[in-house]
Amino acid sequence: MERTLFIIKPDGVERKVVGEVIRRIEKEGFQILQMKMLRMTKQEAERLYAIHRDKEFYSSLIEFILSGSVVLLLLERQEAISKLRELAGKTNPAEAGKGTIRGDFGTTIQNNIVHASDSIETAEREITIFFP
Ligand code: 3AN
Repeated sequence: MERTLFIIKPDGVERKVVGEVIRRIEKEGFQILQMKMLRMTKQEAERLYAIHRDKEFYSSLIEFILSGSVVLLLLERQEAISKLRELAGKTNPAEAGKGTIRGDFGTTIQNNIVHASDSIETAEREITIFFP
């Protein structure tokens, strides 16, 4: 079994697709171990996106993730990390396939509805930030 961190970002909450997104992951066999809704602190956002610190979109990304409430989920499944990224779709909604969460609900490469950890090491690091 693998664990991963899943985040429904402020645009997902704003667009009222929280229920639909959670329905999709439960349908694919993910077990919700923990779940909470909150506004991230600046410190949490900076820890989450530390690897993007030097990118030109960094400050905009931090501003976006702090712009509203997010839903944080600690999920478990076999091959959870790769399966969840498959369900989320490519980073850019324009390139994410139809039927993926980002393809169906995302609007821009930044406002792409969800975050899903991209490796076992990243998942461990990200889970610790929000579910210590
Ligand atoms: P993913 O979330 O698919 O692993 P990353 O890790 O490359 O993608 O990017 C993290 C987040 O940064 C994305 N979910 C998106 O919100 C934002 N992002 C990525 N690339 C860009 C970009 N070129 N312009 C603006 N925001 C971006």
